Amino acid sequence: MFEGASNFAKGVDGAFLFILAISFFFLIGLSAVMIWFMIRYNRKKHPKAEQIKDNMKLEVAWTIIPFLIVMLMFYYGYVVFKPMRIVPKDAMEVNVTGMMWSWKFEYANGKITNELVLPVGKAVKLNLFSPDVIHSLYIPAFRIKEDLVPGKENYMWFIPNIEGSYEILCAEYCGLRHSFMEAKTRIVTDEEFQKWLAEPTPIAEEDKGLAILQNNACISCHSLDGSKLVGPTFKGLFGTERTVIEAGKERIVVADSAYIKRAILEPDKEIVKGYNPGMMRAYDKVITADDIKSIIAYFESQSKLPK
Ligand code: HEC
Ligand SMILES: [Cu+2]
Repeated sequence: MFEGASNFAKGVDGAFLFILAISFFFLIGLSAVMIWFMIRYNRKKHPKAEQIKDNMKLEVAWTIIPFLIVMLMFYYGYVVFKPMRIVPKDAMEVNVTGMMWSWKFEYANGKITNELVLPVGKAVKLNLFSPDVIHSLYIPAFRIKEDLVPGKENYMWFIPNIEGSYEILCAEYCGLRHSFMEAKTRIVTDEEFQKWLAEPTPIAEEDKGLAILQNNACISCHSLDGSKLVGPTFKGLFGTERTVIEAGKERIVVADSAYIKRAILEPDKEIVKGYNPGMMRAYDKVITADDIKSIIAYFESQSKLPK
């Protein structure tokens, strides 16, 4: 429980234990006094109730002492928190996008992954972005958590100091599949990290398409296996007939390249029958024309229709 794997773990654990100890002291102390009062002042021993109006000394004491204790808690927390906001100059930067409902990590050399791989013992700064709603990047083993707020740049930094694989979670309830918004961070030696970083990402067009669907969290709303999530499944989509509603009118279209392109760029124009508008945001600023080509290549490769 008390094994932390970053430079901040000791401080956070210390502040936590400090507050826990004070809480525990009062829990035990107050319970003991209550029990003692029940025995000492019960009706048999003390048949006539007494009214005590005020006691200046007591009131001053029970105002000042808790105030000092609370300020001490604040001070301890602040001392631990302050260095978390001061990033060392040599920190390696990784851009992190948290979206409904997955994580994407982008390195300076352009490598994009769903797993945060980092070298042990090196300071890292994560630049935090959200394109949709508020998420919160939480790595319990490192004792760090920071919100990703749409329209606002946020950051966090730390030094991972034990090699291993740790859980990354979203700690801000962000909708239907919030609990699926998890990833891993893998802390490796600098040598392993450099080797991993230099490895190219897959190149086949359809693999690229699948990676784009994964990296942009399309598959948290669209399954690949035929099950219905927030949106229709992608399984066997390409080339089939779709019933769509456009401006209140129902019509049938074939899911060809042009249709898929429209569905990605202007999702609320043609709504697939049986689904709600306003669920899928327009991806015109995120998904490039090349990305769309790769996505279509992936759909085509999965199509059951003869080519
Ligand atoms: C938050 C949920 C959500 C996300 C994320 C999402 N979509 Fe959608 N998508 C929907 C819903 C709901 C529909 C059906 C309503 C409509 O047509 O707009 C839909 C419809 C579609 C369609 C038409 C499907 C069909 O069966 O005719 C395509 C293609 C599509 N989305 C592609 C994508 C791609 C590519 C991404 C990622 C870049 C993506 N979607 C991300 C919810 C989502
Ligand atoms: Cu989230």
